[in-house]
Amino acid sequence: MSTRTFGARIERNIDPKLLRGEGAYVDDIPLADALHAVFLRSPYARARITAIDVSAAKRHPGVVTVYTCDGIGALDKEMPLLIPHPSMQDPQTQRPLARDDVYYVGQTIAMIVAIDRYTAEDAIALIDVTYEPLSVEMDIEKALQNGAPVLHPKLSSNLAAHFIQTSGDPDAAFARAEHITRIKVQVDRSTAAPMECRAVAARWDAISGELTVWDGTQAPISVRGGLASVLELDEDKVRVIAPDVGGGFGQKVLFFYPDEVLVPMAAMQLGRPVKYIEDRRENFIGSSHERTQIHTIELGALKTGEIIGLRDSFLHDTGAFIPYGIAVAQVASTSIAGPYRIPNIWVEFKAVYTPTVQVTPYRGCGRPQACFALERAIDQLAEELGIDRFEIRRRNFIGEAEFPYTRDGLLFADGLKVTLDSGQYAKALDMAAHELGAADFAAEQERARADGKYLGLGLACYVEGTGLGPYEGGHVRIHPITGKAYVNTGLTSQGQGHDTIFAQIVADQLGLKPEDVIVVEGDTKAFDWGVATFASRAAVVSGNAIHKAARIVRQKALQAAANMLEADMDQVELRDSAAWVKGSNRFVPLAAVATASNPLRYAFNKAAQAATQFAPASRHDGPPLAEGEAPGLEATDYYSPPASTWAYGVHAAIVEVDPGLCTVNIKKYVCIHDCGNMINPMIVEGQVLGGIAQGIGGALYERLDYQPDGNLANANFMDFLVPYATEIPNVSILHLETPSPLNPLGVKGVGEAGCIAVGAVIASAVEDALRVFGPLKFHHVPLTPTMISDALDAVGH
Ligand code: MCN
Repeated sequence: MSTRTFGARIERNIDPKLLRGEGAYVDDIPLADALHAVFLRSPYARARITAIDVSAAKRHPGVVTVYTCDGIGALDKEMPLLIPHPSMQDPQTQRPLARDDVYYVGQTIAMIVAIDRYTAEDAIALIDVTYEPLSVEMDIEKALQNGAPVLHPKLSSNLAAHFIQTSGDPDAAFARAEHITRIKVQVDRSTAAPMECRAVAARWDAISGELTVWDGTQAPISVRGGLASVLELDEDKVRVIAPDVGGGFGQKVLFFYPDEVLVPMAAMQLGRPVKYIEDRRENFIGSSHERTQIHTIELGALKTGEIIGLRDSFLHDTGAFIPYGIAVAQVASTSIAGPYRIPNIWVEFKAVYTPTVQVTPYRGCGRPQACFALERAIDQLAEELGIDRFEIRRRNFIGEAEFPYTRDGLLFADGLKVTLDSGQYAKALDMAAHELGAADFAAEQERARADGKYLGLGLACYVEGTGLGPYEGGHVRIHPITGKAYVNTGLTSQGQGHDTIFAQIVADQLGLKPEDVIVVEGDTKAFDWGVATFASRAAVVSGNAIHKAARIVRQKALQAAANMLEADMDQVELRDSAAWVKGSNRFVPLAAVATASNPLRYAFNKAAQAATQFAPASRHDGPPLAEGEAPGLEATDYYSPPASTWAYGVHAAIVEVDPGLCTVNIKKYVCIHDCGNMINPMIVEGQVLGGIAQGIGGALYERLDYQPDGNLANANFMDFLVPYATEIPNVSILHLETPSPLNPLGVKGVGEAGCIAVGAVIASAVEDALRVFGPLKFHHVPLTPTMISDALDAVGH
């Protein structure tokens, strides 16, 4: 029986536990005698702190200590800049606790550690801070104008970075263009809104000198490295565990939050475990956001609709600090030409400091903004040239024979030239049109109008560089007693189902059932090297690393089994948890092969001895282990992608807009998606659907409402409108599988894909639905009822 599970719809291992509420998150870790930390956060967007008096808080019964910047020793300095880039001038990062100045509402000023959370929260009110409020500019366009208040006293303006990239000869292309279309679009600020807010707990063992940290992070190995460095500990003495994590979506990646360093520091200083569980309001005001960008994009085209040039200049809101450098803006700028040939590109961005929490990648990382700008511009171009919206895209797609397709001059986040590796863009578009019923839509729209209903069709296409390097690794080992495989890897899951898909990859190589492959991730003691879960990279980078390690183990197993079965190696196959001589009933269990690979264990394993009469020593005349031979069936290997793999997709929808209530009802939503070979289509669909749900939030509902004074008016789920299941339509997800030529598994990433195109699709569809009322344009998301109402008012409806 074949045990091939790559490509099978296998249910996720973690679901029963999580759905029964049996997950173990940071707050569930039993830590006897733990103290609780809470933070005093700035109520001002910009202020000078002239005095802090913590004496009353310290005297409060149950308070163990209160930290301000003066009490944290060497930690009182700017936190590390994680991704440097030459386009930034004097990049600003945040101190764990504010010194002299605060730069956004929510910035941490003091940390109280008390016997319980209630006591700690009560003591916050007893800290007396004297502020001198300063003026702020919240609007990113105005923030760059002369005379705008400059956020950072060290700097002369609010410009955080300025970067221009050019591909081809855009000036010549625009000179040659027969038609130029130009639009200005805006995408507003949003947040990941994970189910579990961030959380960190730490325990210090003074006898062994070991620090154990439980962190709801996407990057335990990076956190370990950062902690060891700032706390001046040996890396071996720091263990970071990411237990179950209730969603990250980019907000929990790498190492930069004050609590991630202060809580372990406090545990070391106080000699007792310390725990910090962020509440929802803190998550809104203190954990990273993303999205605000304003693009002014121009397309230069021929009358045939062929786009020969693109110019895009955009502003990117980076918040008060820029720990991630220009990552988000750079990804947006290099995704700006989508799946289209467009040979001449000029793209410029300015990253702007604003008095708001820092901006770091949130699912999609700049791509939803780029897709919105480009696809809205293409819709306008189609309208102006009188070409059907599907057709104009078809005319501009990069053809299948043109891959690999390089955009010279544009460097992706991996530092390499943007090179799209493979795809069937036109086929995806045709599938979307067919699935949506686009050919019949005009008639349907007419009929609906006659009934007083306003239907609109929208579509958008996107590409996504996935599987960013630099590398990940995996260790695969066959247990000598049970014959099960154990897989350790350095990244961690926040709900992506890695344990299931890594098990599928290993099961195929070793002839095991996936349930007999146990995956351990999220613990720095389990695997020493790695980076993190982000950039839709686990399948590509870890998947291939684990695949490579499993192949080595497979070779070892075949070799050992051939010896035991006295057969040629090419006559041996692995299946059903055993090594078989092909076409015979002679086999040895994999457990026995693993045991035989370990001379000492073999002596103790009666089951293995019973299963085979071959003693391992019979393999050698010399010592049981030959020179260069390692005991056991295990291997470690790494995979470093040569370049990013480019996934892509086409989304299309039919919506009904109520011109009275100005509401949007998504009647049909179609997604054609290609992430190369799918390891587990069920997981891929879950990922795509989750992304679409998040995209619908960004298209219609979710907008962080910063007031002119810098306060966030909707830091709760009553006012920040995350869509419910009732707002998510049934989505028709169809797949194409164009293997990536860049990696052995032929996979591309999928984790962010779903959210990228949604804003563009919905705006396109709403515009189409209301076109009958006049020349309405929807170039701003989220598209609220007020915006629709204003647009209708403007055309006199
Ligand atoms: N997969 C597959 N076949 C492929 C590609 C992927 O079966 N060809 C599977 C993977 O094996 C994995 C899942 O799909 O189980 C997502 O894989 P991948 O695209 O490699 O993304 P990562 O696992 O690296 O996850 C990161 C990605 C990102 S960047 C964000 S943001 C995001 C996302 O995943 N955050 C998530 N999906 C999320 N899903 C949940 N539930 N929670 C989050 O925080």
